[in-house]
Amino acid sequence: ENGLNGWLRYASLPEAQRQQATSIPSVIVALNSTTTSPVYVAAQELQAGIEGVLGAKLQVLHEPEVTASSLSVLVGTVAAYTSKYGNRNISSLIADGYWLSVKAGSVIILGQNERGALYGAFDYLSRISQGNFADVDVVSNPDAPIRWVNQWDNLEGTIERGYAGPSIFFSDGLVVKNLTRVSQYARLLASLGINAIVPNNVNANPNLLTAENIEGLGRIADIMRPYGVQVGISLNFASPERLGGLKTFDPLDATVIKWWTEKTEALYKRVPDLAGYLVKANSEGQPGPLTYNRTLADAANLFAKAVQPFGGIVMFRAFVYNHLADWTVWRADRANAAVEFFKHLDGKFLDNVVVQIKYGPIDFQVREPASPLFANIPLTNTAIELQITQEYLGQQSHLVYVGPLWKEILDFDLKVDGKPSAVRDIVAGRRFNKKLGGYAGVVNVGTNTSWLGSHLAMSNLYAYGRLAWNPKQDAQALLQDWIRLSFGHDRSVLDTITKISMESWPAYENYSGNLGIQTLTDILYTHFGPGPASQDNNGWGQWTRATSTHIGMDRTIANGTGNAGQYPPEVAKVYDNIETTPDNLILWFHHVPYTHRLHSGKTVIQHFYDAHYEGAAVAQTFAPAWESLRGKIDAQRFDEVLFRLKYQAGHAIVWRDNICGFYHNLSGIPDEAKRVGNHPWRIQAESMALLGFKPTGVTPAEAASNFT
Ligand code: BDP
Repeated sequence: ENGLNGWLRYASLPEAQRQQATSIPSVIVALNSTTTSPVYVAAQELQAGIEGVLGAKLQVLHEPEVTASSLSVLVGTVAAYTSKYGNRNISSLIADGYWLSVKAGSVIILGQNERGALYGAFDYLSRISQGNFADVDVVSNPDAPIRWVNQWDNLEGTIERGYAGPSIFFSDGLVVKNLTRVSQYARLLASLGINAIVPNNVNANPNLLTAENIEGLGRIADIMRPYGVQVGISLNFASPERLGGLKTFDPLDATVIKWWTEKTEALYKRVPDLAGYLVKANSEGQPGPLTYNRTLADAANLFAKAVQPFGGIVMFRAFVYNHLADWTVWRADRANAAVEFFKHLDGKFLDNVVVQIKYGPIDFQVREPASPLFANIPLTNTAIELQITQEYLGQQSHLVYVGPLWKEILDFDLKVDGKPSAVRDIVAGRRFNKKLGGYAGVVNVGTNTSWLGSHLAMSNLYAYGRLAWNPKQDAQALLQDWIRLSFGHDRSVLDTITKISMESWPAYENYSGNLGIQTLTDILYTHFGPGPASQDNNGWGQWTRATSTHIGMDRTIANGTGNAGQYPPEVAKVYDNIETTPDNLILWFHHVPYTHRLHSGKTVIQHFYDAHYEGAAVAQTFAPAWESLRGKIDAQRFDEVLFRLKYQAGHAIVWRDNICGFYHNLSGIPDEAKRVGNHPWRIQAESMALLGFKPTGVTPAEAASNFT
């Protein structure tokens, strides 16, 4: 197996489990389906799934000219069912939701809409693939209407922060001719309840809007539509000037408004169900309304008006900050930017605008508090942006299962106005009574057959979709569904992959950046290996403010950047006070001596040393654990995973020594356990003679051999 089917393999069930299926349906009945409809796809999936899992090839009847037999799988919408068989009122269903009933081998799957019917079919198939034939009667509704993925694909075919080969969507400035992989991707997304995708990079190319590319987008939308996945697009704010040849891109200029209106009409002519626009403006050098002294709301509303007649929405990104900020200014803070840019605009956005907020205030780090912006714009629709592509988390060369990280953020209670305000309730629209809201996940799959470049990384995509549907689910339970679907039913396979995956985020945090100092990757481009020195001399950095005596950002209200004060009072009080700030965020909120004692009783510097040794030690156990599964997993996936886990073991040691060595040198404080800098057995690279190689300088210096 090469991973192409992800968790939708429909692998044959082991005989013992198969026998629990006492009565297998004999026919699939699909109500009112045309070949391009999700109900049609649902019937096909049911046919393929039941055949794969149970070995029974069922006939599909697409004409409802039959009575629903007692042993059928019936799939359709509530409306289609009602018109055929009489009223079936399932009043609690909302858009995209479904009702699934399994009773003694007779299965009924009814969606509130066609998409819901497909989701119900995937739910049923997930159950039988896991050997679960129990009778059920469930209504399942999505927690939030927006469940999107964002790809960061460039028109030339590269992918920003993509780690699995070139784009499946674009090549040489155009949409690719063969969209087979796009259709397969839509299938995976639909199985998780994802209902829209933005295929192009947030750093958008204006050429996406040429007539030829609009036609290409139309082809993408046609391919994904049967799976219920709508297409949206990222816009370049300066397109009227750069593509349209206008003299301006001022959002209030009449010619600019006309230009966007006409473009929008052309887009909707080809893609009538275009989900809407995604906009990154005035961020990291991207053009935006501030050039013309217009507000970010002016920009969002320009697009909102254009798509409103077609039912489209605008996802407007809150990732706006000054990447040229002066890092030496004590009170300057990139973490404050989103609230500073957006709070005063609350109430100014039109109803079909959604502000898309990264989960933390900085940028997809291994540890961040929840973004305070979620608590600051109660009159505005919001969505949370999560990153499946592991930009700062080892880039799929390291196993890091981030379900537990996302859960911590989604469950975090911001206590707005002293009332329970979990992030998940805010983005679902429940807390502030908003109609729109939800989830955006940056995925960046590529042409590699494993989709993400690593088979084990697919647990993150799986968990993302399932959490966007229902964020109350348990991260380990989701992981285990994914393991059974992806790797089968052997108990040791389940236990081993569960163990290494659940240990992986804590281990990665331990051997990268601890105590809320963030990931400590090299900052100016790759974001992969360690580079603690690069954090503090540029505006893009996360700023550690590390000196020879102290470390951490002072984000307190009186003496620091005031970031703690952006949270509602009860939360602000916790973070503003060094005594009540949890250890894992101490350096995010406070500037402390290396000798500061944590709640754990350790000093900050000793915690750094210990955590790095512990994390790297855990990473050494992953490959041997995987190796114990030899013979229980197909050869290709087994070998490919093993290769990466071995790499991770080595790179975890590079991380360990690099970070420990850096702070050891900077602080001059020895490691109580005498490990740091003490590797008598080690042969440094420059002491070796390797044919065809010569010593060279390395940047950052701490990544070079002989540094520690
Ligand atoms: C950063 C990435 C950069 C993205 C940016 C964004 O390094 O490539 O363009 O986020 O989200 O994390 O806009």
